Amino acid sequence: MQGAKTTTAAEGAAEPTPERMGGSKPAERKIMSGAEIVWATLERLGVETVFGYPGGAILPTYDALTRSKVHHVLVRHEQGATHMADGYARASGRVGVAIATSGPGATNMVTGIATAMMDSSPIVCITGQVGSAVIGTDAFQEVDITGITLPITKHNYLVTRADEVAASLREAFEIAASDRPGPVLVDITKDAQQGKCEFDWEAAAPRMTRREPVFFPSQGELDAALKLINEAERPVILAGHGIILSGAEQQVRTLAERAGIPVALTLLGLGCFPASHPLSLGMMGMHGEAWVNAAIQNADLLIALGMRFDDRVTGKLSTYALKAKKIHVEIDRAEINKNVRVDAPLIGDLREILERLLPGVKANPRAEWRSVISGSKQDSAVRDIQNLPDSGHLYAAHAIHDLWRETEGKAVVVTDVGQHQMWEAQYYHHERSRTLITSGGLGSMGFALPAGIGAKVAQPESEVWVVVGDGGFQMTMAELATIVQEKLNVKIAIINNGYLGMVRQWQEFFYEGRYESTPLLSPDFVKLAEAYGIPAVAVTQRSQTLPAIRMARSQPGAALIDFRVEQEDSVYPMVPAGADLDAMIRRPTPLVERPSDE
Ligand SMILES: Cc1cc2nc3c(=O)[nH]c(=O)nc-3n(C[C@H](O)[C@H](O)[C@H](O)COP(=O)(O)OP(=O)(O)OC[C@H]3O[C@@H](n4cnc5c(N)ncnc54)[C@H](O)[C@@H]3O)c2cc1C
Ligand SMILES: Cc1ncc(C[n+]2csc(CCOP(=O)(O)OP(=O)(O)O)c2C)c(N)n1
Ligand SMILES: [Mg+2]
Repeated sequence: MQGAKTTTAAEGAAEPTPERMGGSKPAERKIMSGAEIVWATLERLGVETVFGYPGGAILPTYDALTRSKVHHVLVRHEQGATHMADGYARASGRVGVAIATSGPGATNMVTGIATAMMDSSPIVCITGQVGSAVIGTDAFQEVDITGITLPITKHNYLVTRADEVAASLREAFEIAASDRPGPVLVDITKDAQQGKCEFDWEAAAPRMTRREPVFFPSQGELDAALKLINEAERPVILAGHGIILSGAEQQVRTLAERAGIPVALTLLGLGCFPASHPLSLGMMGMHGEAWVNAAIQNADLLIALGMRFDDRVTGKLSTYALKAKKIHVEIDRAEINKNVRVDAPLIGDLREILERLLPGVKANPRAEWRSVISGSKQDSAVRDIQNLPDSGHLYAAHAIHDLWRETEGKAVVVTDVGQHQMWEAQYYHHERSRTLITSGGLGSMGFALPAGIGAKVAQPESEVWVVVGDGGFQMTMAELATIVQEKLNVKIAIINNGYLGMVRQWQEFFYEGRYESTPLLSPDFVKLAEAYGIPAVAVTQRSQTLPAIRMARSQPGAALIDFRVEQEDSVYPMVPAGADLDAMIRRPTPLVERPSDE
């Protein structure tokens, strides 16, 4: 980079530093190793905690950590480090940082990087790389991690000189957090860590800076969208993750309230609009409530805000919301007309665009449309498991609903992937942004426990609950040790149904009940937790649910509950993959309970 001089490690040792020459040390012109520059840069960027695991190619950087204020959380697997950084980013809105060695350390990060990419989560992953002189020789623990992660990062860097470290890291942070956020990887060779150069913060300013919005809708485009909004009789807002990323919660609320527009949410949007708000419909899509999907199919206008029409959201595209005109407010122009053709695309930052739109939005209670939707709610609600008589059996929905009641909906809940994830979305009602953290796009089992750790580090004052299946928990349960070592107060609710439940459900519905490879043996989770010194209890009856949750909440540190729930329950309603959005499989009523269920 301009303004900085590189030397090799050997030259660096003999460098005539100002101190050796008897002079005073200028504040901003310090000779440092690339490894020291890693930490100095992170400190300047405001990073307080990183999640990582050491190894040979990153050892110089770990050695320099001894002289840094940054706190390092030692994980048990590098996948955990990436999910922790991701959970941290989603809980805080700041960039999360993960660090690992070359080769297997770097490849263990791949799932976490792809998870962050799919859900637009800003993380920076720093990996050690073999010395630049041996790159391409199949050196010990050499892997082309920039090549491997090219399609699953927003950008990545191979840094081969100490004087590139600061600029690469600064730019990585800028790119991760700007526009549509995402993961950036910075791979630093061992000689770049060991080499010395001047640490010149100013000269390392990012070349790609946080951009002024390149795209902003013209007045004509804004007027066209306003006309659609003001003339619509049956509009629905589709509220997505982009609302949280853009911080547009208040603007969305103003739009909905002024124009009387019901709000349907994506899984990743949950929390951005209060669940208790009279205009909130709840989650749309494959496991959304039937009335939400019916409202979308009958709408005459969809106002899609920061959501990308995922296939879990639309069902069959050729029959999706055919009666509706569509407005799509989206920062990434590649998302426009990707899955659903829209009538009025507005490309740019959601909050800015809504601020421009709102003055032109006419007040309208839309009472008739809202009462049509309320009517269909009644019909669906009677099928709800919460309305079934309490026969003492423990359903996952009961456990999650009780958790919601007991925590008054105020906890940060981090879920894994599967049935329990959908039940959480249905039965834990989120009032605020960043209180549901889940892997949506990639659907990565093993996400919850480490992401919960990251969330707790980001929000130490919040009550954090990990809601995880017996399958997903076993993928990353080694991170229990991280919780204990870091003395983190993370509560864990295992929804233990003895199956890879969501796959079992698909086998039941679509493969004639052939449960191939889905019954799942687990260890005694209570004993396992106790082996780590974590208080734990098993729950088999509904009546034990509240006492168990209270026990867990009363612990000063981590606690675990093993909810041994009904084994063959299914998530209803469900749109079979590729079916029409309103062709939902509904919970059979009444639910038939067999004597053997006890
Ligand atoms: C088992 C399983 C079942 C699922 N079932 C459902 C389901 O029933 N219903 C459901 O909704 N989801 C479901 N999902 C999740 C689904 O796969 C998607 O992850 C989810 O729908 C994506 O939500 P989103 O589009 O709001 O968020 P993202 O995928 O994160 O997209 C956010 C969009 O916002 C844009 N954006 C970002 N920042 C800004 C900004 N500043 N201004 C404007 N735009 C911005 C981005 O470019 C992006 O297009 C399921 C997932 C799993 C694993
Ligand atoms: C890493 C990974 N492997 C496989 C899958 C496919 N898959 C989706 S849900 C699921 C079952 C999850 O089982 P469990 O964790 O017990 O949760 P449950 O569905 O029973 O609540 C599987 C195997 C996945 N999403 N992620
Ligand atoms: Mg399970």
